[in-house]
Amino acid sequence: MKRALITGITGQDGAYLAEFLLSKGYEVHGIKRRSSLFNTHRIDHLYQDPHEEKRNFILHYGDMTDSTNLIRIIQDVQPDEIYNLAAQSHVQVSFETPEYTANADALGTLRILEAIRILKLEKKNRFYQASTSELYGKVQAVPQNEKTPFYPRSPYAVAKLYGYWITVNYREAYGIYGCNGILFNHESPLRGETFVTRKITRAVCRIKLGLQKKLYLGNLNAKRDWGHARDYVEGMWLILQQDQPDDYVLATGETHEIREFVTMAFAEVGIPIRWKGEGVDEKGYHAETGEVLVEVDPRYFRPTEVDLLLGDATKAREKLGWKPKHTLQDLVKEMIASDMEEAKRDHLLKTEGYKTYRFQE
Ligand code: NDP
Ligand code: GDR
Repeated sequence: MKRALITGITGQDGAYLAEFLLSKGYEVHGIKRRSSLFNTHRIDHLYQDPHEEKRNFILHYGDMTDSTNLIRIIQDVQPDEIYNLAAQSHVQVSFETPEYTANADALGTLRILEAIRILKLEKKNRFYQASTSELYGKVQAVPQNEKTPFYPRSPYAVAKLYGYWITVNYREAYGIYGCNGILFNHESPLRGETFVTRKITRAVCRIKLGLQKKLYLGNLNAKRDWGHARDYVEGMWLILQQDQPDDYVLATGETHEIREFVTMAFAEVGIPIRWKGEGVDEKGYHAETGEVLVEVDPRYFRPTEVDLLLGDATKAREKLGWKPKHTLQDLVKEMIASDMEEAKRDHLLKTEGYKTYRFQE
């Protein structure tokens, strides 16, 4: 039985990857950080009681900023594969917390690579680094592939640039089987609520049920290549199953404006949207009632923006046999269906759920 260690197991990708590896028969270990609240809701369905004798899903407390703890966990687990997904992954937040982002995302990657070296696991272990299309930043070519020069545009992207190159360097210097997956945006119902797609699908459902009046967004003109997280975690695994370590772009090869995603999400709940105005004055109107449903709020503008991402995943298609199975329309449908369930629960709780519950008591 192969043993995998996932950092960032409580995040969107960590949850899908854990599920995927368990389905492949792996023993899955994950690092979660200590929090004052439970932070495991995405993986609770996989939880196994530590008192059970045979477990194939095991969590360890840890933090990317603590080398001693990372070395100890890696020594205890002796993983065949490490997937380094942990990161302060929010681009806008990285402008507010640049030093912490560098510590967790850049030095955190170095700490894991050093642990592999210190523990002499170079021969046994394979290492996956969660690199990102944000590396392309102010893009130098369209579409972007493994050969396109990087030009990072945020503290997050600069930290990830270090993670990318330190992985390449440890591969070349010490023969570590280390790979970068340069993944373009991927979303799902498990996406964090403050990333734009999830912010939109959540708000659209709440507006539909009358729980919220408007959606405030930042730059509507940015273009992103959005795929489904479920497809991308399979790509991560494929990257580590090759004879030689290498770096791969995973992307859909389609790009859409934020504005288009908003229109699609509203259409999914039967609300047609009409756009009028420009820049901060642009608004999204209900095409029939004329009500303003979307407004631009400059507080969500970034000091430096990544305007256009469009990936070319030819290498992954040819060498890994990887291609995305979900379309953007599938993704919107699935995210809306999931957020609608959540909005219905909130609606019920607000209108009568709590009372009904008390009454039954
Ligand atoms: P999430 O933000 O959903 O998850 C990040 C994970 O990292 C969470 O488990 C979080 O823990 C954990 N984490 C954050 N800081 C630390 C720390 N100091 N120590 C230990 N764990 C920490 O990200 P995604 O799942 O979307 O992304 C996974 C990885 O892939 C990230 O590295 C991201 O930068 C990268 N990436 C993502 C893309 C995407 O479109 N989703 C595209 C390309 C790259 P907690 O739950 O406690 O917050
Ligand atoms: P991104 O994702 O920065 O591409 O990073 P995000 O969803 O945050 O932003 C995408 C684009 O939407 C614009 N935008 C808004 N973004 C947010 N979050 N909130 C808003 O209200 C809003 N309005 C407009 C942004 O300006 C941007 O252009 C994600 C993360 O998962 C990274 O970790 C990962 O590396 C990259 O994708 C690939």
